[in-house]
Amino acid sequence: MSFRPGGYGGEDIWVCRRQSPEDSWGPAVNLGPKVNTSACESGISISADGLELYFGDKSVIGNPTRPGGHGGGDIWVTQRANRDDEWAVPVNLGPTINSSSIETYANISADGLSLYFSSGDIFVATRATKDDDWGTPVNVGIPPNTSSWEGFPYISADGRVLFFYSNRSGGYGGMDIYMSMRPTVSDAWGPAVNLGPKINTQYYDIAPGLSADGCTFHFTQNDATGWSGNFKIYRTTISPVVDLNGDGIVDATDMCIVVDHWGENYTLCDVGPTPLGDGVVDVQDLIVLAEHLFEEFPPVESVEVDEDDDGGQVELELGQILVVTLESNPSTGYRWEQAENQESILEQLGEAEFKSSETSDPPTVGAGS
Ligand SMILES: [Ca+2]
Ligand SMILES: [Ca+2]
Ligand SMILES: [Ca+2]
Ligand SMILES: [Ca+2]
Repeated sequence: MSFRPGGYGGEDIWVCRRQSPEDSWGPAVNLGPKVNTSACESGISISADGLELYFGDKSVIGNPTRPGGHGGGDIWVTQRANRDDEWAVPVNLGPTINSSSIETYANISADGLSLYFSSGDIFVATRATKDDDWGTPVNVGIPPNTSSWEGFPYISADGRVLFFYSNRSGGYGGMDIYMSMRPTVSDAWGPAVNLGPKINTQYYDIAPGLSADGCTFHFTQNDATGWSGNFKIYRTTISPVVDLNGDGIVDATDMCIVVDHWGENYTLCDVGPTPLGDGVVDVQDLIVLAEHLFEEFPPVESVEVDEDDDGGQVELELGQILVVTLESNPSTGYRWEQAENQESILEQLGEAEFKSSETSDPPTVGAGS
């Protein structure tokens, strides 16, 4: 989605192509007047087979919605018979999905049978086959329920991880990206977890997405308050945490922790086959640990302080890392390390550890990948 020059007005949908995942992206091409209009076309999600493109027409900067909707912003779909064909004229998903309220940020699951979207809370509609109509949407019910806005849902390829943004309290400011997990697709969603200060900032951190292999996370971030400033797409690598007991080395002790939780849904040890696991501790997790056997990690000193320690001092040796976690909100935290040259000054870690790289210009992908 972009409002770059050369479009048809409002936000438009553009596409970049590359010959293979190793090649760089070609120029952004507007999808043309069959799909794009002078109204808003944004918040896109393309199906895994590449034949359905869902989008919304709710503009965050005040552009009009498309004519023929149900009011407030709706979700639309355009289809094509083959990947080489042109996209057809978009169709409104109709009154089962759309209402006079806002419906926006559609995200189609990898199997094409679940459609996640936001209407303040995150909802999901399902269908038995790709040829069926969508059923009545239900609230996904991620605890804790809040009255704040949740948007940009992104469902992982295995259906176990749901990313979204929210302006709920307890974050880093503006919109932050959160995730929720469930052991299997039949289970209820676990609590919302803030992705922390390596990803989230005081500005808008939005449009999360995960590669199909679960190893690359991408998202969008601006550099000013509100829906202003420059929005850029970032990507980062997700690495499994393999030093399970935090003693600085991956060894037999960590293997034993895996064995102790064999067959359980135990998130700490669930690091395979993708870094976010698969809901069960088994041989796949042991294989990931084996790949990192005898790798060393810097020791982590854990220091607990509470209100009674107000004004107290914590002494750190050079190279020790102090992890500060708010007990009232364990999903927030900061990591500090003593500065090399100034022994009295703590340096905040974060940027240095966060392997972010700006994707090559021009960014056009919103939710979906
Ligand atoms: Ca437009
Ligand atoms: Ca609507
Ligand atoms: Ca933020
Ligand atoms: Ca596993």
